[in-house]
Amino acid sequence: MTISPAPHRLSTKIQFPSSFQWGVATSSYQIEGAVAEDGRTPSIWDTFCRKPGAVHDGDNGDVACDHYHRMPQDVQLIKSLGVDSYRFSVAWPRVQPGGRGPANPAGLAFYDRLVDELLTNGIDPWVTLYHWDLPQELEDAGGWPNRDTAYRFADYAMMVFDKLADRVDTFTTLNEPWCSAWLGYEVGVHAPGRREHDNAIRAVHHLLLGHGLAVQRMRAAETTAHRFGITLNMGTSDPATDSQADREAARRADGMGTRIYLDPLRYGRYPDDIVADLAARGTAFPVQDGDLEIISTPFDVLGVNFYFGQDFSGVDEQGRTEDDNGHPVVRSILPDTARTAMDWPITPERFTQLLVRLHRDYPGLPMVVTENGAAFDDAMSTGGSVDDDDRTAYLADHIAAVAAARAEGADIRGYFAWSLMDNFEWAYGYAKRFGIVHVDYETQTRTPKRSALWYRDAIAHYKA
Ligand code: IFM
Repeated sequence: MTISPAPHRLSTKIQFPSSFQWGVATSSYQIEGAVAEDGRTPSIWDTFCRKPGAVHDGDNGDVACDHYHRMPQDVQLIKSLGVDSYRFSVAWPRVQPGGRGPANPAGLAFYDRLVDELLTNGIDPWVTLYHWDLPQELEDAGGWPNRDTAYRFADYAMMVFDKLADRVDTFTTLNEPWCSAWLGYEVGVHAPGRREHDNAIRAVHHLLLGHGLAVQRMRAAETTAHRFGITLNMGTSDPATDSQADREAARRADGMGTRIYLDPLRYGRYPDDIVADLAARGTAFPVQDGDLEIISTPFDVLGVNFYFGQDFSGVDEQGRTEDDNGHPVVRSILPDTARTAMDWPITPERFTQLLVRLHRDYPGLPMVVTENGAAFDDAMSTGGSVDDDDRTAYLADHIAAVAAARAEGADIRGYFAWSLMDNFEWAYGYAKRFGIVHVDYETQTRTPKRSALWYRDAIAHYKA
């Protein structure tokens, strides 16, 4: 079967330096399967998937893409795309079952083999230490709202670092702490499915503390230089109109989505306006002496995950500025553009806006786009191809948006497409496909979509 790449959108006007890092990304629970093998114990996602109604169709990550058993073939797939790097995450309950005590050699051995396989094939490994699979025992002890979890995370990070630091250059601590704290502890649509405002705020602080502790310990232990970082998911938060209420809502959204992470990480303080908002609600970050120094430990790279930008209104559909609980309304208004299968608006111009803003407000911090991509309702043709020109257009427009931000001075050093292959999309189960490679979950057959072939050609083109 021959599939041709989508013929369009390889711009001759866009340029990237030869050092620009092109990659694809995945995460452990979304692709590995093998949840009970070689000593792995349950994570909060194994538990959450068993909760009736929590995940679409009752799906779970028990098998997922069976990557744990198909890793060498998957590395060949990655190689066929011509990327420089592969970003993957390490499953904490595989490496340290239960989240306490000694490392599990069999769990570490999987990542050891993966790193060797990547290097043998000329692919640079990019490690994410935590992409949401907290050991269930640590959740039973309080989860991220419990301060001790930050210290447990730093211990676990050192187990991975000790094993892989001789071959891996880049270690990022957390993927999208906003999702862990907000979706997991405030809204409850992600594991562990709690809806506890105070604990969501506690989770934010302890996630950041865990990041800082881990960076400090890895930095102290390194014998050669590494690149340490953290990945945040961010969008844009513009006011829907110029009204005072909408500007106030946008301030709150930006504060809770971006500034409560980046201000302590970069400047060692939480933003005053958000601290005041929380105090008005009787909540506070549980800061202890020295925490903010730990959290603001210098790091080398900010991972940026972008999917869409949005506007905010301070008025709900009934015209009220406060909700039933007396809290100010912060209502998302999605820009009036084409949508992906997630119903997310396609807003590449806002990607440029975000990257330029990050460069302006948090200067001196190199950025890498660690995730960007889209789910669409892909169909396989009778000839066996997936002609996902919508995804190709999304990738092309967002890569152009990165180039535009670079032209405005933003220091962006790489781009990773999300995702290498279709996988377990959290509460959406297997219903949403983000891959540039199609996965048939019955047979585990991988088929590069037209977007994958376009991405391969785009990388070759931009590198030339
Ligand atoms: O699939 C997720 C990923 O795990 C984290 N970032 C967003 C992606 C799409 O929802």
